[in-house]
Amino acid sequence: MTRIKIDPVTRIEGHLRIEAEVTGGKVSEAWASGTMFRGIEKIVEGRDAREAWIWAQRICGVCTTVHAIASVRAVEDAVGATPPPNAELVRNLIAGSQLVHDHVIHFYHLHALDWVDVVSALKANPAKASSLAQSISDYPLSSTAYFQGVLTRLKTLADSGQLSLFASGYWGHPAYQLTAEENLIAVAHYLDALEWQRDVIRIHAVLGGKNPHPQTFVVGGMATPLDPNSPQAINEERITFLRSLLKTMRTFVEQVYLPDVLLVASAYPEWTKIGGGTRNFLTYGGYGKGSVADTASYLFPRGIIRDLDLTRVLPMDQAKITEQVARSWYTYPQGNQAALHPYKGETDANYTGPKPPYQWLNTGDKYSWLKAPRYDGQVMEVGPLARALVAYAAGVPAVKQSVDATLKKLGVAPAALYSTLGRVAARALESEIVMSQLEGWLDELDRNMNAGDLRIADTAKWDPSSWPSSARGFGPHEVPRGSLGHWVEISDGTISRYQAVVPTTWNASPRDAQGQPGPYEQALVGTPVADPSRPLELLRTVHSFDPCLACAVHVLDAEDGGQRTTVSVDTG
Ligand code: NFE
Ligand code: MG
Repeated sequence: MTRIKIDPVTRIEGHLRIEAEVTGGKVSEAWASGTMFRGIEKIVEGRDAREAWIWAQRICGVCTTVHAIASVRAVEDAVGATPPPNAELVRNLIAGSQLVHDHVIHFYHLHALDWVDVVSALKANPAKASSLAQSISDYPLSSTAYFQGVLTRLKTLADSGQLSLFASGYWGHPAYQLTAEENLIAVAHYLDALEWQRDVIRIHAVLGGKNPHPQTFVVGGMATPLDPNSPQAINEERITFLRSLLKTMRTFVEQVYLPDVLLVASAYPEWTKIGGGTRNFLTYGGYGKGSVADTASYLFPRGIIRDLDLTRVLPMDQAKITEQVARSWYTYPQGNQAALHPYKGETDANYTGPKPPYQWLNTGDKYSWLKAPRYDGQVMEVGPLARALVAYAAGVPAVKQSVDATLKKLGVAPAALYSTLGRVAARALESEIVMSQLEGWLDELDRNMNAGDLRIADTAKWDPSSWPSSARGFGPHEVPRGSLGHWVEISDGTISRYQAVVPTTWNASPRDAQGQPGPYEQALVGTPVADPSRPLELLRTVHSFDPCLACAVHVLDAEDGGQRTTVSVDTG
């Protein structure tokens, strides 16, 4: 048996450590540890509930905006404020464009190099790459000269002896399967995606003032003025500009991202059988036409899939959510075995045990700054795959068509979704689906404005004296990495308790009081490892979840934290 640690896992947000035992060339047991603590839930205590979103949004800069939305929703739920339809449309536009932007960045900049060997691309024939690219897509940047240019840039980097943004990969690893030309196409699109993402996120600058962290949220709606005839408001000229940005966004998704995901998926068919993990999936659902309460209009339905049974979607009741800390560096006043609903949750990092042993974690005891969220006591995966499975099982036409068409192209059955590559494919499919809604939401906003409906905020509940003296609320949101919930308790206008349970907290959770491993820990079991000192295969499955530990734990060990990633192997 060999024990591996990767710390920190790079090409993610935040600080994640993975330890795994490898037996007979496969992972037999794994542990995921969040090695940072932030405590935003403590920071908002005692503050005016109307400003919670400003603080909460700082939980993360990758899934920017999402915590602002979950936070204002929680406060709106508590105080009874109802955003008007235009505010919901603007929120959908901000959130939907963030989701597509984030998924493209994840695929190219955080995950592609687990599948794409950059050094192999140096051997590519640009003319062959050009004809291959033209056979799979209409993307206009596909000439021999274009690929020759990318190759020259790459060769310049390699000849300088420094691979810069491509340094420290496991280049030449036997698990890489793409041809040199396929690798060159992917590297070219990696570079193009850097420019694309900078351009399209100007949607947030228009609707939110800036990115990251749009500044136009308000409890009860948005602070974005609408007026077709005013230069100071969202007007006809800005709507036209947004339309052009959405077109740029759509073109890249359709002509580059989706064909590249198919290219990678076709080259790695065995990865539709690896990395499944937990068989339970949870969604809060979202992207409706009206208020959060209008669940019937959700683009992604709310629900639970248990034991991979796609014949029925069970109801999701947030009252059944708890967080446990038996294996996390926290203590609950109610004891180590307690499972607390977020309305009763505690974020007291008053861990008083021995200093965590960083050479190898004490995985038999507490080993992570993440809590362990559970639904009805059960481990749940959240995220694009959960959304795809719940929507597929619920028979949502857009999702069924899109999933079935992709499965047909790849020649695989729906069970193939339950895998490392299934997560990658689900992310691409939902990008296409959300993309197709974004233009409709913008058209609807434009129509409302032209019909004279300029309402953007419900101010009836702005004054805290109109609130009950004590109130509590739940703010759900479906965000790139999965189901996000904020729970707030308000006493006399200020926050008395605040809890966020974040997608990566669900997926990267440690074991719980019953010893059940979290989704990453389950998904890694069975992963083949050709070379324990270069555990590329582990990264494939971990990255397929798109980890964000900054979100998940909402102290980094200064002695260990300053180093570059260490991969340690202990053969015992
Ligand atoms: Ni920091 Fe996040 C998303 C949230 S996390 S990236 O998407 O909420 O798990
Ligand atoms: Mg939390």
